[in-house]
Amino acid sequence: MNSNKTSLTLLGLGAMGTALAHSWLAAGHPLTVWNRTAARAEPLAAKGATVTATAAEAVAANGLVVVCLLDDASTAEVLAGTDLAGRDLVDLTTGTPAEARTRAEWARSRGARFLSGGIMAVPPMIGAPGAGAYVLYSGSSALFDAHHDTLAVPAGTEYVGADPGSAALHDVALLSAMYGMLAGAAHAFALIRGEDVEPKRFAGLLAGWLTAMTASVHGTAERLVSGDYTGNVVSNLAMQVAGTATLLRTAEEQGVSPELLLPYVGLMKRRLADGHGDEDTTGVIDLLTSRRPSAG
Ligand code: FVH
Repeated sequence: MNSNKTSLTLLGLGAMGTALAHSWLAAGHPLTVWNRTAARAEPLAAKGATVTATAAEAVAANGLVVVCLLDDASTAEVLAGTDLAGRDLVDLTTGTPAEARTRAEWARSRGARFLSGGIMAVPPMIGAPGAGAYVLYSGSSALFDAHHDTLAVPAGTEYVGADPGSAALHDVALLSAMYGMLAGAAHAFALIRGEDVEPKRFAGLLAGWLTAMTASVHGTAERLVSGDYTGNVVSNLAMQVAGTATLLRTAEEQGVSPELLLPYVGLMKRRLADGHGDEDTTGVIDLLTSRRPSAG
């Protein structure tokens, strides 16, 4: 055991918790673990982890306590019987921004410093150099600075501010964008299914196309910041809406349900009908946020 490495506690040994645990153990961090289903801790005990019978014992063992459970409700349940006074609590459980803020306040009221994390990785990326894994953190910057070296072992780190809800907001925004991409890919594969198109070759074309198109998000950000949605427009909305008619006709020809495309196409059409044909698609964001009290 390497005594100059920070010792820590990890609550939750699901797929992600187990991956985190292996990376800390491999890096020589003394690790105490607890999991509701005790059998999941056995392979980690064989690698040197200390296993406790209760979450309270695990929390008592170390100043730094990391939680990676299913959701905020399980986190509340597991931490309920623990003494958090003087602890540095890092919650890597996926939740909403409001849940993270409430959890932060709850932790503070029990004498703990609190950091919320959003894991931007799947388990095989954890502890794998060059895999691109990182964790978004927000909340106590003092906690983040004090434990940065330990937190950076399983994945890269990205501190996004003092608001404990910020990491969750970033996390959910990025995950939501991912599901939009996956929806588009599902529609694309449905179109070619059963045709004389080799899916593996098509996957290469699809990945390349999506990668090339991701650069457009920088233009979107620039337009949102400037408020001018018509500057540097390459493909205007009028042209794009006309083009989507072809996409929908092709779906019909191929016998593919358009249900994944229709919501976005519908928003583009509404924006065009409002007289914004010379913009790109940035104006769709205005339609999505139009019910917010603060929306411009
Ligand atoms: N796995 C992934 O791809 C994603 C990647 C991005 C981040 N997510 C989030 O990470 C959290 C943990 O995810 P996970 O993959 O480890 O999830 P599971 O394998 O399903 O393990 C869940 C653990 O939570 C324990 N648990 C659930 N409910 C309770 C409860 N009421 N009381 C105590 N523990 C509970 C469960 O225990 P057990 O079933 O083994 O007894 C596991 O330890 C999550 O927020 C993802 O959204 C992962």
